[in-house]
Amino acid sequence: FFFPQEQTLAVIKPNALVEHREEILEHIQKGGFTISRVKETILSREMAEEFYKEHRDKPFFSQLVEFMCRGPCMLMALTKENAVEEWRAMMGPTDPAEAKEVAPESLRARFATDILQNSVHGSSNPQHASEKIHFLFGDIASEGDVTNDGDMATPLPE
Ligand code: DGI
Repeated sequence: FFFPQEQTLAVIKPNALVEHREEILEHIQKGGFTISRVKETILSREMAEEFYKEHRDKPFFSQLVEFMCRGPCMLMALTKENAVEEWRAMMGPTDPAEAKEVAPESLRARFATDILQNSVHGSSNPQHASEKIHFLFGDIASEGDVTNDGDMATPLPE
């Protein structure tokens, strides 16, 4: 059977990477995601600002950027059918107080310390996912449908 695969960008944030790396990676594997790209890195301020540019006018923006640069993050492209939505569901709501109410098994309910240091990131839609994967991994392998590499769209020679 052919199931259309989707990619999302997942990040284990600095504090959670130090404290809960193994548990979060185990969760990802049990969830049936394939880690198709992975990189552990300390984001520069410029990278973090670009990564979260959608929030640049929010009052918490500078806090957010500072936090994301505090130590190594693990950046991952996760592949699965419906990956964007499924990873968001696994993360739980942004605020851990809410996560504990509505999704007590979620990663944020278990590992977030507050709304800022909320352990993991996940793209909110497929467009954002491919944009951020491209930005962070920087090559064309992250674009489009990973299952066919674009080959199925190539017309056969006459
Ligand atoms: O997509 P999410 O990470 O669930 O949430 P988002 O895109 O609204 O916010 C991005 C990050 O910004 C979030 O993971 C943590 C931080 N943030 C969001 N809302 C607040 C916040 N940080 C603080 N200090 N206060 C907030 O209200």
